Amino acid sequence: MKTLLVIMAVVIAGAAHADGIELKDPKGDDKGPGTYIYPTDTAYSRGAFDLTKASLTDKGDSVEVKISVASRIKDPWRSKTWGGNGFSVQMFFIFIDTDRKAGSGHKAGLPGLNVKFAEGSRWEKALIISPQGTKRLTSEINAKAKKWKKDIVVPTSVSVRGKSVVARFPKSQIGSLSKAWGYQVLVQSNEGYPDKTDLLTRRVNEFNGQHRFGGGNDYNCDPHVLDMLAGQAKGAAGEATGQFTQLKTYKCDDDNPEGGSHATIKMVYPGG
Ligand SMILES: [Ca+2]
Ligand SMILES: [Ca+2]
Ligand SMILES: [Ca+2]
Repeated sequence: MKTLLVIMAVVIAGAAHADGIELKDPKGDDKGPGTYIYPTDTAYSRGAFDLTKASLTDKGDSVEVKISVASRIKDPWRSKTWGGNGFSVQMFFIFIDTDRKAGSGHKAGLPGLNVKFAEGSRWEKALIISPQGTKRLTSEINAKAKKWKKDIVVPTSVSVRGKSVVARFPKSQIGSLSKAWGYQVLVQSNEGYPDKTDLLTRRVNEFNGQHRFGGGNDYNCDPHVLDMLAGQAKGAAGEATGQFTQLKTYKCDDDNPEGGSHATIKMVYPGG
């Protein structure tokens, strides 16, 4: 009987996996449009923002999202002591295009990311994984992203496993995963003291500082994204170039710190 239960568990796990979405990303491209460098504080350890894999798995009532980076996830700021989720510096945004219809869905990325989605790749759902607990995350969404609130999904649980963060989201707010949908994973750094318009995102300046990324622009025009998916998300080396090319499509306005236009990015469609 025990053996039978084990076999059934394996079969069920295998079936769930087959229903999942697996997306890969090359190593060494954790530099946004190709030029970004990490803050100087030792908390931002090498590889911490280098996306390597993202998987979404149907778990019945929930969708499990597992995001992996190139180095072990650490918790230098002891997030559990302030109601957090067991890690400190990373933050992940998973955008989903459920209809693949030009012009349908939200075009703008969430506040502080400084990206917009291509017409054919607009998003219907955004899942957020932050070191901040549900209370703080929800209050930030209410304060800074209220108009998208019904399409933003926050996790019911978050845990750390080695180089991965695993979060569960209510399936009722997402729907059944499909390979026909588009997916994009944006890697940011959680900023506990964000600008009043930024949804917990850390800024990128021309020069890096203790808690600022460098290699960008001091004005608010550059994409605040360290790593993302590109191409077919198979982890091929050329996907780094695809990412850099997309994230370079922003324009700054030398006369206006808030001016210019944001970079346009695309989703990845696992079904081709
Ligand atoms: Ca990467
Ligand atoms: Ca759409
Ligand atoms: Ca990438």
